[in-house]
Amino acid sequence: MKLAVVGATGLVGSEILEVLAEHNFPFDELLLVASERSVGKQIEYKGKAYTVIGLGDAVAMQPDVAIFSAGGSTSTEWAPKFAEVGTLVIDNSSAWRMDPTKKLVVPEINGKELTKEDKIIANPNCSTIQMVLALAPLRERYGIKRVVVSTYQSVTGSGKGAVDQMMAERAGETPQMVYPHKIDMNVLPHIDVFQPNGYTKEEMKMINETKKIFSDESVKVTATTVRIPTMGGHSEAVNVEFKEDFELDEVRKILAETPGVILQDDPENFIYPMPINAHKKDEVFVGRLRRDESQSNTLNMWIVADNLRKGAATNAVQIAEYALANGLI
Ligand code: A2P
Ligand code: 11C
Repeated sequence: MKLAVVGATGLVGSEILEVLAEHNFPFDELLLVASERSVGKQIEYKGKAYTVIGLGDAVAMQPDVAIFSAGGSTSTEWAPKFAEVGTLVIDNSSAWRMDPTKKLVVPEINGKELTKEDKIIANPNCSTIQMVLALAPLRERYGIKRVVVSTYQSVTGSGKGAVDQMMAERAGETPQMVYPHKIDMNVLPHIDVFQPNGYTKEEMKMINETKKIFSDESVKVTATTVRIPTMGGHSEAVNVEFKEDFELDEVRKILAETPGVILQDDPENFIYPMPINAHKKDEVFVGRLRRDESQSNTLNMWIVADNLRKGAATNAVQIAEYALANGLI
């Protein structure tokens, strides 16, 4: 088993290495891949130093699995080259997500769709993953008509450069600007690029990816995605209108029993999900459950997860684990 991590020097890449180590993911050989700028650098994994190699050399070594997190253009160009030599590519970028020939996978929800023919598997956007993981069991029980989501997203979602901008601003230094505005002490109603319909690409990802993961074009979704100066994870206020009515106690029970979801819903004791607690955790945290009293069959909830974990690295590693366990590699 030869495993490659493409984008190993990046924020998601280093998180992937942490998750692989924590999960004791089995491999015989590990290839750490990044841009030409990083070739020759040393990265440690479980106390052993590995030398970063370039994409061409990595393809020539024909890894069994490659987990990509090096941006959309790298994935567009290189994922097919890996697939051609027989590598199973698990791609964190948005390059392949909406391609009808590629599966968009959250293993707990639609892992079963995967077959040996799938050579490039897309990992959904972080803000989509945490939302659908909490919604999936409720959708199964009550059916979903419409979702209205507003996000509060961590700067780690924009990579190392964005974290550096925020920390430089905080230290009173002149930052290298990643965002069009100051991020520290501020809130930006803007994630990714604006589309002709006035939504951002991040908002459209949440809308389109949710429908694809649920294989249900009838689920209505609208989103406002917002960047806030925090680092531990993304938070989401989700308003969901079900087809059927629900009992709050049953909703709590369903969520508490859902693998990968942790219910934190005890407001009297100030217990609710927060990014500071979700940081470095693989799970999705759900709380602030309450009926929307303005509309029938409608629930309000608050969903938090470490966007670099279940939103990216953890989900990608879980896809690899699923593929291994089900003989797809
Ligand atoms: P490098 O560090 O060599 O630039 P982040 O999102 O945290 O900025 O990380 C992006 C990751 O993607 C890094 O590992 C980066 O490598 C890698 N990357 C960026 N561009 C390329 C490229 N053209 N080829 C390979 N890896 C790339
Ligand atoms: C963010 N969701 O927080 C983005 C990061 O499509 O994988 C991930 C972008 C993507 O900015």
